[in-house]
Amino acid sequence: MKLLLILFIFCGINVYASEVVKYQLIIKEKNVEFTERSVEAMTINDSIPGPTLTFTEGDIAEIEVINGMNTETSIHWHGLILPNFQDGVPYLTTPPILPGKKFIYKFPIKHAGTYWYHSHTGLQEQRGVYGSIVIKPKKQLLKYDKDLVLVLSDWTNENPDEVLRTLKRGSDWYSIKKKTAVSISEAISGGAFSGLLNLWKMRMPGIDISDVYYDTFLINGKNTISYPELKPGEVVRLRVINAAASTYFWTTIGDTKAKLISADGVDVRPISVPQVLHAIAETYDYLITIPKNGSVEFRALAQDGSGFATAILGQGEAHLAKRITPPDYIKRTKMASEMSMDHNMNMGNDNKMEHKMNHEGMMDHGMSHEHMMGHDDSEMKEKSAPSYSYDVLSSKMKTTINDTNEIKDITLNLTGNMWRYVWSLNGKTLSEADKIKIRRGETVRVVLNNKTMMHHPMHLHGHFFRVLNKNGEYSPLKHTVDVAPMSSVTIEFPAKESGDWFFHCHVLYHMKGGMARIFSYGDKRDERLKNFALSNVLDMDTHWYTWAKTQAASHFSSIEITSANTRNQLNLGAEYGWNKNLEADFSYDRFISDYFRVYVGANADNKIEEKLGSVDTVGTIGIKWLLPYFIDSNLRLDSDLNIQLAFDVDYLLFPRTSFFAYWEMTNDFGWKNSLPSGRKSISEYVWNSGLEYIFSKNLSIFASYDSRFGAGGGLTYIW
Ligand SMILES: [Cu+2]
Repeated sequence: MKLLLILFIFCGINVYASEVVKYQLIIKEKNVEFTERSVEAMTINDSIPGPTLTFTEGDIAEIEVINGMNTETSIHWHGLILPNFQDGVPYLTTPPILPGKKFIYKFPIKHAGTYWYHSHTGLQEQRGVYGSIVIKPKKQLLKYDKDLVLVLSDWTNENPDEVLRTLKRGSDWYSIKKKTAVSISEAISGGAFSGLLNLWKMRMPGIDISDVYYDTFLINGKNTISYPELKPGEVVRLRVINAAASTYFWTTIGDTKAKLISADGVDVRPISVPQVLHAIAETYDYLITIPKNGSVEFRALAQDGSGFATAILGQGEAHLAKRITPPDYIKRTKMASEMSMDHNMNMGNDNKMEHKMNHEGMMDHGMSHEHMMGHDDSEMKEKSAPSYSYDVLSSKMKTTINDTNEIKDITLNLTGNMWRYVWSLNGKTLSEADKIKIRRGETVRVVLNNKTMMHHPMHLHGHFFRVLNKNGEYSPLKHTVDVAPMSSVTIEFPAKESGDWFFHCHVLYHMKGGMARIFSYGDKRDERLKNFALSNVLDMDTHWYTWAKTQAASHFSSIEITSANTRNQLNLGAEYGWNKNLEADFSYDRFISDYFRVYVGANADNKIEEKLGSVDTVGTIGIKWLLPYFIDSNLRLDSDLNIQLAFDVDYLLFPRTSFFAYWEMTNDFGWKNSLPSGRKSISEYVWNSGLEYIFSKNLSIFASYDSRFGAGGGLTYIW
């Protein structure tokens, strides 16, 4: 009884000590003007980013989120350790917030640091649904005068769903617009042609750092922002959050004595670094001092070099931040000539190529391997590309996990292909894979092997994991880890939560494409989710995307309609020559692997030129295979037992001009219809070739010769 009473008092005091801190967030559609154009965005309390939510360790957060839109929404609290039901992944952990409805999140604030929140519904984060979280420790140990949150983001005037559809149809437009695409002529004049060929051999369209074109980059909603209220001599804690949808930033600070003090909310041993490659969804805190004689510049350069945002801290002449050289795409393409074809076979045990590329500065996490540290300085200085490595992060406390735990080893290869914009783990998208089962009490160790040419910032909800680095027992704790192209990172964490937790690439378009998994403790699903089927999460990558291309020219006109999801594609096309030559084709394709598909379909054409009445329709089956060098091949058998073989290519010859060619051979061996006497087979050939000048995402002009229609020119319109 006495014990109970003491317990009661103890609990009572505890409850009493926790302050309930309330916020209200209203999500609404609203027009914004980040560029000259007014575009519909999604705002929180009328702004982008939303307000900073400030708490103190030990508080109870009570956040009412009101959906003022006519589409459903959600808020996820990125980096916070909280009960599974409060995590805010709609249909997985938390009910979605339906149009006009609200949801009250309530959870204890367990740890200090810089975090953020964002919508976890569709691509809403790209539209503006994000904001910052600052949690003060119970006892402030670090001495500084002011806090300043800097939320970095990328902004496109285009609807994000349209962006994804454009990527899905394999458009080069964004890289052409950003001038990051390397054309054949540029490669030749820059001595990088063999590198380009080598990339094509591996079916990589080019050195691609970021997939999307952005109209502007923002710090706290402005491309250039200043904080004149910061006074000379003041020590300021910068809390930098990368809330971009698909942009890594090179960040630099004009205060050369600035110290990096915290990563992903967790304090690290203070260290000065010349630049940080700030991955998507990570947070970094710095201590800077406003100089006596002027201001300090904080600069965030988009990793692909396509733009930057800047903040001026203080007043007077700015101490400029270091300028990071934007990537040289020709040079990087040149280096690709030495990449080996079997790069994705031998990674993990033989990282020679990676080592080589690191050495030559191709990879940004250039020093991420211990053996690199052995190189002498003179070699290091040869590098022109900037580098940053997690090795600078050393935890203040040992982070080792109880070694009596059983270890659960998991290997996840980060996989995907740019050609069809499909992203996956171990070759499977979220909808195709099972949950990853983990058990409370074990240590989960995950090896992440990036088999692609892009960076992937992998984020685990509701946990901190150790990122194993050269600091051993002091390896840092993080919630988001960058896995550089063709490299490997190991993370580990003690399994001590419950429920199902999302794990995904934080490039929003990669996540939506299927690069995600669920780590499951195997607990019973929360009763409150019973009306919200899990399939709504799993099916995020099964969406169909449709696009069409029409051509109107002096010699023919055509239309092609394509509809595709991860593994399936429907194609409908028709061509009509003004010389009354007609062909129509339909097929259903099933992708067996990234580049190989089987199909069934039908084809109709008029065998006798200029006689539309004699249209001949056949059923078709066949295979389509994207060969090295992006040669699209097609082998088919039709119901008349004719065999057809076709090849199709399309290369960027000049920055905006592409060369295309098509060649097709149809053979009738007389297996069904008898051939004229003395003939073993009849072969028919069709070919065309031409040049296309690309005006915009939708419009180009072209000139071509076609063996059926003759020579001519016209317009291509894609929508
Ligand atoms: Cu990714």
